[in-house]
Amino acid sequence: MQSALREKLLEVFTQAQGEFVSGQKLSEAIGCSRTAIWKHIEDLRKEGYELEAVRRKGYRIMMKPEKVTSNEIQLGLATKYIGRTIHYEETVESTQKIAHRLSYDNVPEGTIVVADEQLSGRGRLDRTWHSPKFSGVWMSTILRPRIPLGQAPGLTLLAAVAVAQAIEDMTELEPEIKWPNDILINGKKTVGILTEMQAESDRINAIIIGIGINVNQSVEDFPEELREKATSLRIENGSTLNRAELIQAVLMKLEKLYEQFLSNGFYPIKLLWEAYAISIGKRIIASTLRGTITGYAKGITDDGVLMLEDDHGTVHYIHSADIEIER
Ligand code: BT5
Repeated sequence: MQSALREKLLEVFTQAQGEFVSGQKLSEAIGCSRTAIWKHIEDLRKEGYELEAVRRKGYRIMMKPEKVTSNEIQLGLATKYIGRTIHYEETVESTQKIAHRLSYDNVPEGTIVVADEQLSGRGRLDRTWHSPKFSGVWMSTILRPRIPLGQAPGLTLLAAVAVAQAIEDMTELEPEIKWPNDILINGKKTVGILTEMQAESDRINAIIIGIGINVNQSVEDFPEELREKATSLRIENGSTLNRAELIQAVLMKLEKLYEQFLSNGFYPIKLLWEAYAISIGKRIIASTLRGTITGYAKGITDDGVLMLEDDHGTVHYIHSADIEIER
């Protein structure tokens, strides 16, 4: 919808203060047909507005979509540097892409990029991440740890622990982590984490942690092919959550764990991670870029690398894979 038209339409509804506005009145105010109005109303619904339509009375706004702007995130945020600089845009291609660019521009450590919608949200290996408007947390955080490259995998696991803790604090749900980066609730994927690195030889310039949390989607908001394996906090918890508050909770956990990591290494985080892990101590199938390995997941190393023992007793150290738990 053209933005001028949309603004006008919203203005009429705002003036009506929650009362019904007839289709006739709307079409006069906007200067288009009643059929066109109906189409614009459908567009607003797609953007997250809840509108009621009643015959002979017209339309009224029940709920406006709640945005996660910088102000809302910063109000009451008790972190020292993570989330102190916020780059917010309503709609982006991918928050990762913006974070990479900002990082090259030397923004401070802890800068976050947040959007209400991603048009081409990224998963690992160029897969897509479905990121519909106003219903999830789509966020990238820029960190600049002075650690050797080999310790970087630990940060993905650290981010998963931070999100799991935040979910536990804000809901009654029991998040579980599937190595390396999926958070499942009742067996379905609710959170995906993508960690990307900017490095020169052995020096890390930045680690960009992309976190996608399905928060307020209903089942119908997921594309058909995801409905069996994905879910949202709202679906599992039965009530909507304030996304800005959830972001604050994640940022606070993230900063606390990150500081712990910088001063004491990965080991304390590893213990926390293991308490949420569902894939360790089980037979799993790991699909890596070099092929598939089936075996027993022995655990993770002190750097966060998965140790998988195959049926010949050989232990494989796996940095990246998709895993499935064998039934
Ligand atoms: C991930 O990849 O799980 C990492 C997802 C990271 C998304 C965040 S959002 C903020 C930041 N900006 C970005 O552009 N990305 C990051 P992977 O393990 O490869 O899983 C991708 C697979 O999960 C897809 O192939 C689908 O099968 C499934 N999937 C896609 N969208 C989903 C969703 N919203 N919920 C659950 N599963 C989804």
